Order: sequence, then structure tokens, then C-alpha cells
Amino acid sequence: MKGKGVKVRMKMMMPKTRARLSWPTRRRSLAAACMLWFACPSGAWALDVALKAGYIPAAPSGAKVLAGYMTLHNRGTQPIFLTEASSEAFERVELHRSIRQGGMVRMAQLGRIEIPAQGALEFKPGDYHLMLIGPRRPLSPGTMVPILLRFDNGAALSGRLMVQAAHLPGQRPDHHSPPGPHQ
Ligand SMILES: [Cu+2]
Repeated sequence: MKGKGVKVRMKMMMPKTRARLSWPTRRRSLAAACMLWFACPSGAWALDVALKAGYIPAAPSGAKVLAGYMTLHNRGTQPIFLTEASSEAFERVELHRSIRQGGMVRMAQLGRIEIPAQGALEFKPGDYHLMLIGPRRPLSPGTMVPILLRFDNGAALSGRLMVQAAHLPGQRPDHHSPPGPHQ
């Protein structure tokens, strides 16, 4: 898995470690790991998702909504579903997809997004994106924004999105311009 960008692997509990820990004292930290353990039978529990090339096009100061993009790679043999995203830098993060309908582009909020087994899903302008609502601080180009992704089996993945100067090659600067329920 080469390439530039942010790459963060799942933090996993190894079976040995899990057996060694005392449940009452580590109950809270183990809860997510155990959910993951039981959700993935036959050794497939080692959820293997990586976040790459995460970025946020810089927006004018005062913008209430920004978009985040990234590619999620799933090296596992089962599809996995992204169900939730959050960031300390924003009041709320939603999972969206831009959909063209009769010459208009609208955004749909999604409850879950599939990352195919042994495949990747790209979040990109005009398609899947993270809707970043209510920035809590100025986000100038170069800023690294933490993002936490949660999946349908209870696992979580933390990564970072880099704020980039807008109007990069291949980027559609107008994809979020239509006013909508998010504005
Ligand atoms: Cu959106």
C-alpha cells in the first residue's frame, strides 16, 4: 500500500492481549474490541481498513460547511460499512453523496457506506464526501484535521484530513455551491 497521504490502520486488540487483561478493570476499553471480535468469525476479525489521501478544500473564512474527501481501502475479505464520522474540529460530520438528477445536483445523507472487500472507496467531489458542519476554529491550508470513523461492526478508525488550498487540479470548485438544507 504505497502512496502519499495519511494512512492510519485500525488499532486492534490481539487475542493474546485480550485474554490476559482483567475484564472488570479494562471493561470500557475492551468493549469495542470485543464487539469487533464477535462480529468477525473465522479469523476475519482483523478488520483492515486504511484511510489515505484525506483532504479538505479550504473554504472562505466564515464558511459554515466544508467537505472532506479521502480514500478508504479495505484489505479484508468482507465488505465493511462506514456508519459514522466525527471530528473535534467540527460540530457535526455527516456522510453524504452528491447525486445528479435532471441537471441538478443534490446531496443525500447516508446512514452507511460500503467499502468493498479487497477494494477501495473514494470520497471525491461530486460523489461521496464527508459533510463537515460548523467548524470550531479557522482551518487554513496545511492544517491537519483529526477525523474519527466508525464502522458497522463497532470498530473505529482515526485519521487526518489535510486542509488544502482550493481549486486544485481535477477539483470541481462548484460542487457545494447550491444552497441546500446544509447551509
Ligand atoms: Cu454534502
